[in-house]
Amino acid sequence: MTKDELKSEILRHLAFSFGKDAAHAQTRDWRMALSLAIRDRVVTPWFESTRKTYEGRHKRVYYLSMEFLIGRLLQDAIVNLGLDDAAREACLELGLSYDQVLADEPDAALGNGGLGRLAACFLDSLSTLGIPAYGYGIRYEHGLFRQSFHEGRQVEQAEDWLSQPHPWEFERPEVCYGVGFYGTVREGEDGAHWDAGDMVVAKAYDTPIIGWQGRWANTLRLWSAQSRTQFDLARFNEGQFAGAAEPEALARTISRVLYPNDSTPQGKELRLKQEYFFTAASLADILRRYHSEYTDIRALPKHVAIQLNDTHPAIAGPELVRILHDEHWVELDDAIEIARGTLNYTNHTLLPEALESWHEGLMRHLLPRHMRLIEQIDDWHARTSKGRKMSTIDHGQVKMGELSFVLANKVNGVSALHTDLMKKTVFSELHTLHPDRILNQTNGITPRRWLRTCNPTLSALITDTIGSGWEDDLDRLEDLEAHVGDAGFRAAFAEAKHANKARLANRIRAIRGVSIDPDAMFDIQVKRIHEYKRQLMNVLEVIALWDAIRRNPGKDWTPRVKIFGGKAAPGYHTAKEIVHLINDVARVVNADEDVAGRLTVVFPPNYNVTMAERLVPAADLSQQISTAGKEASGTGNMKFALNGALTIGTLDGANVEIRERVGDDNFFLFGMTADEVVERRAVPDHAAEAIAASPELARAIEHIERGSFGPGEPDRHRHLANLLRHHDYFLVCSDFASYWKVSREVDEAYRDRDRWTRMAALNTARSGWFSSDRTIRGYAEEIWGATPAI
Ligand code: DL6
Repeated sequence: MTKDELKSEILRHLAFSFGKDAAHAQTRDWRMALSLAIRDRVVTPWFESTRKTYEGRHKRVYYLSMEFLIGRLLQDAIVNLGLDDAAREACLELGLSYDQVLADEPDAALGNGGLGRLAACFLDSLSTLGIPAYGYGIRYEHGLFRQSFHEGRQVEQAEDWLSQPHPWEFERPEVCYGVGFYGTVREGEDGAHWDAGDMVVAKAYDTPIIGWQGRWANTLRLWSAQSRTQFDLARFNEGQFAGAAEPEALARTISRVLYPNDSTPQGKELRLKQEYFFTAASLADILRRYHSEYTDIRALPKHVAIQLNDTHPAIAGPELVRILHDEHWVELDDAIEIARGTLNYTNHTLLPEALESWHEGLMRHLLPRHMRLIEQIDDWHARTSKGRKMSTIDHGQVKMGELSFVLANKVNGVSALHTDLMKKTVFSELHTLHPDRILNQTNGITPRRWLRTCNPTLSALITDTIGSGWEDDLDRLEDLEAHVGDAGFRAAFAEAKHANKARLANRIRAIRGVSIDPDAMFDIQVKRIHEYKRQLMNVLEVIALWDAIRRNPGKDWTPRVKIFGGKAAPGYHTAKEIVHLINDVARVVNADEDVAGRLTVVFPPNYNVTMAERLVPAADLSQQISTAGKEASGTGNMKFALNGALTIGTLDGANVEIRERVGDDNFFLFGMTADEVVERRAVPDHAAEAIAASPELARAIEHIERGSFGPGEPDRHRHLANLLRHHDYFLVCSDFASYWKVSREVDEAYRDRDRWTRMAALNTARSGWFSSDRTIRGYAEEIWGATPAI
């Protein structure tokens, strides 16, 4: 498509799809018109992909996920279609700022963090590789909350990406399924019958996901909940105006908000409802499609692979068994085997509090038929696995991890270390019974979004240096290594980084009013705020550094800009206190003239995918400092390394594999290993001992206790200090001395810019393995038995 063709398509949509005259069109109108003009180019390959899948009778992959953190879609589609130059020029000729048009798109935040963003990267890779696939999830009206700060405290507001039409989706009013809840089960001679007490309707919305160079497009199908009765006219006529709309409002609650607060019993029930809602609708849809092609339901595993993204869709197991047994009259044992042959489960966390379990009473109340089947699945597992009764139901709780494991063909972890720990800890017993079931698929990131699109400066240098084609063959970045010895290449690499930093500095000045120097080291930690991710350790380092600079102002300190980004879950009190502390420390440090130009702290609110796309290319240092054994993988760590940031990190999650690949000399390692963490925790007074051994840490904690960051309210952050001294479960204190020492080595290394650039370039050259294309190939070959259809 040429620039002129695109321009006339934009104008056509502006007039005929939106009824706007170019003279009066606003940025939003232009963005919508451009989106539809681009979307038109996606539809033909999309139809073609579906046709080829049917014709070739290809196995289909279904990725069930509560979260798809897709972010903005317009630029992704433009770049994948190779239309970026045409789009930029068309906008220019229409008198528009291309960047402004792109920036108008809401950031679709249908996920919390890594798990949801991984699902979005997987969609891109599935399409790029031409593997016939569907993503299935929920069309939340409100995605992850919008974060702002009031006097340093996090404030949450509802996110409203659907307050304007979403140009990428196609509503499918004809694709609707009833999803039942509650009710009773009748055991008759012809089997069990579930009479649901309530029913909502799941309606489909489809978003085409176009792969690299537009060769293939898959579908993201999201379900929206509706009432069976739209509006109760009888109640309305009786004067019950609110009551008349109640059924619709109640049903819609199911797809209204991502992760409702589950601290109340009502909230818990709603979450389980969401899980069953989207899983049941997806399975109904999968089986409808299956029956349109095949007659033998027993051949399901041959033609269909379903991946459960964590345990959120784990009820798919009992639901599939229910459909096979109750509706297709397959013997129960056979039904279980067919389900097991079809389903696979990815575990994304070992944190006990994040492993899902549901109260048996709630499960029986909401899904009585499924609860009965879960008991039968448990018995089946005991019968067929050396007579050992498993703990799917334990102390009145249904454990979804165990249930998913028992009903899975394959179970995978998301980094080598995490998979190893899964075998040794949460699933040790099940692993002994089924030693071939667990395997590893280290996470990956799509290089289209996380290098080509977000870092055009570095991408251009890469293409100039090694030629094009690396975007869907990221191992080719290895070819850069031969150029790292070339001073001209290193200068160009450093220049690209500097340009990205200057762009970020301008933006931060505009939105936060803070001036930062692009020559200073940009040291970035962005991720959800959590104790195990140890933002607290990072802010302690800020305090210790601030204190050290004030004590020794004559020293030639390496200038650092500490950038934080991330949201704390609304009900997670300690995480919100950490947010507050970072903001309070930033206020004090940034106002202190003694440290000006040497240390600056920035915490832009509302970290999301779009913000990540700006921060990642501008980072010099990537903070990956979780307590070893706690971060399942991480994917931010991969994005930063790929974009030429050096990592300061622990041996946790995929950091281990990043270090192996980029080389020990190009990675700043500190801290305890996962085994040492377990040992250290057993040491009485480990925190006191560590504080006594590190004067920097001791002074930093004393500053917090003295109220240095709580003007007029000295005890403001005392709780965090107490936590460090007395309940330091994540071993911030025990790892601090090592962190501080290595951080000073980082300062030293940054002073030798040429050496730093060499290390940074090697990070880029050696990070090709972290492409999600590699990950998806692994899933396709080792888990799904699926092959590309192109
Ligand atoms: O696998 C994707 C991502 C990992 O990179 C992170 O390390 C891990 O914390 C995250 N896990 C979750 C778990 N949530 N639940 N359930 O988000 O998955």
